[in-house]
Amino acid sequence: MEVWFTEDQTSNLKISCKVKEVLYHRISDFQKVVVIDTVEFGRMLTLDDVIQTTEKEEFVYHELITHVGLVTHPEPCRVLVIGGGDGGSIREVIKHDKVQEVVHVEIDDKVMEAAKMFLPTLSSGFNSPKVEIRVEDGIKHVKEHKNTYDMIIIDSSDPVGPAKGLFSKEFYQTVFEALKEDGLFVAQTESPFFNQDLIKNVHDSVGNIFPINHLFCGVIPTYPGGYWSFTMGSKIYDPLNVDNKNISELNTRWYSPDIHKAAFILPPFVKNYLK
Ligand code: SPD
Repeated sequence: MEVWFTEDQTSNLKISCKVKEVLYHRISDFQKVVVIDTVEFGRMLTLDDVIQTTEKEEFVYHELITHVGLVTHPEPCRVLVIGGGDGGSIREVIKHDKVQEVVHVEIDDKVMEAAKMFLPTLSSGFNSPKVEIRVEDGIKHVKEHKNTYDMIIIDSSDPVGPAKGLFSKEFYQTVFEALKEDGLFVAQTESPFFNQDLIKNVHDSVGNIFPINHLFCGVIPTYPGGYWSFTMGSKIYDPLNVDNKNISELNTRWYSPDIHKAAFILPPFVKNYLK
């Protein structure tokens, strides 16, 4: 008998993947946490039946949400990762020699448990001596740590349930305050096709708080529409001014000096609704 996993990506759009095996299934205090082995994408983490990451294409998302900001900041010594319990962002952040300390704040320890057990290629960085893991609310952590971080990465799930507050104007203001005087942040900000109001709201909120504010995009085949956005807010450093010559070899599969520039090139339909 064939078993299929289906995510309702919008009320009118579904994605289905053929399942080989269910590896992990728990109801945490926050959500349903599942890892399945799929034919097309390898192992896949879902939260409340929404695809978060897959072995086959996770590198695009995790390299974009980390390296674009880490390369923009000349001295990213102290980095905070909020969410990202699968470990993919942590794995990428610790590739940077200049990063001395990564504080990883994840609200749901079951996500990390699932990743440690069944997604070893993502969670390999959890044991790095540079990484401090804290199971707590990212919103509270940011409020309580003023002027602390060079870079903050908001590797959240969709803006429902535990992640809803991570997309609010009030939260971006506390992110501004938690960053040092030359800090910057990068957040995942959903689909340019299906979440236009959200992207516009985030863009306006961040633009009112940070002097430098950019949207950039990449291709993540399992997310709605396949085309995905990230937002950077920065106090001083502009990602568009990074000199390609200063981008060192990071052993990446998606990110490169050319992708660093290309990711910020937006199609007219996105530029138009950001105006
Ligand atoms: N629609 C799903 C969006 C999920 C974005 N976050 C994924 C976390 C991967 N570390």
